[in-house]
Amino acid sequence: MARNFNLYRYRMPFSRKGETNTRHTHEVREGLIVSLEDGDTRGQGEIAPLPRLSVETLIEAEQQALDLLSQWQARRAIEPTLERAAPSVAFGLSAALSELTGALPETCQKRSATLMDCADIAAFIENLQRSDAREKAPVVKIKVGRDAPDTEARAVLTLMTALPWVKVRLDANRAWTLNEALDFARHLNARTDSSIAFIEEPCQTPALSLRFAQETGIKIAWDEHVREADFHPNDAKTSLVAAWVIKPSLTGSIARCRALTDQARQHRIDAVISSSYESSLGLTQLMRLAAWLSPETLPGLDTGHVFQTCIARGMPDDPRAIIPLSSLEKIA
Ligand code: OSB
Ligand code: MG
Repeated sequence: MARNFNLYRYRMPFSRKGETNTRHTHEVREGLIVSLEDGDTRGQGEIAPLPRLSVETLIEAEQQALDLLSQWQARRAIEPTLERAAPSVAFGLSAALSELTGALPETCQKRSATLMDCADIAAFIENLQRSDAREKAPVVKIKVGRDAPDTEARAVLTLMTALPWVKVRLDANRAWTLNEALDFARHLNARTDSSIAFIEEPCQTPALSLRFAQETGIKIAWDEHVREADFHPNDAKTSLVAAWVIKPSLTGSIARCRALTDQARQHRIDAVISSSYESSLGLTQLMRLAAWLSPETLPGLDTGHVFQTCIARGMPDDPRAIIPLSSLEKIA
């Protein structure tokens, strides 16, 4: 049976909300959608390197994808090559192949940690206090490291005091010196233990972040570090490290992500499947990946709302218009 593939490019603006959330504003999100056909079976995937965080550019990803796709069409086994491909290419092609073979289960994790920065906290408190349908076990992820540590600590403390049942994840993205991180912790007072699940990468280096955890008793999570060459999964430091944040578009194939979630489970570390501003197509696949590979941990996938439209597929309970593949720019 014949194999066939199509490759499309999408471009869509970040909405205003997205601009504040991503901070370093790339005004337009660009990515590729790959669509595979093998006889009666179909599979799609998204290849969307994120400027500044991905090592590969979109042009490089496109070249690699085209090369691998023609190998796939010629029935060569590309899975081993995927492990050496650029992360976004490896994720997108492995997702398409997994849909084709039925390996990626349909079950979707619809819930996610609610993403916000300190400026959103007041509105969030008001919303949650007003709504009578109290979400079970809400989890928020607050971006910090953008304003003075004491100012941000006070904002976070306001949230923890007003809504003590909310679990708080914080993400400093390596913005703080050790002293700034300690300053932040000091201004949280003693309210940290029960509410704060972890701080992602508080300090400029992993070694400093570990010292921060040791000195404050606040657990940390690895995000950037998981993707570094000197990341040693077996050196898990489970008493200090609560979670690994796994962003497949920046990490690699589904097989690679699965190896990481398996290792995390062995060390009793939470594996947080997280997004990198993918379109609805990649994002819904990440929701399925989260349900499959890390069902016990709430993922970090609250990034869909930064776009006004969906690509190819809708999201659960989402009224936004869906742009069909046939309306995208076809590359191959
Ligand atoms: O720093 O975790 C980050 C999205 C794109 C790039 C970097 C990050 C993020 C997120 C995704 O925060 C949402 C989440 O993890 O909850
Ligand atoms: Mg982070």
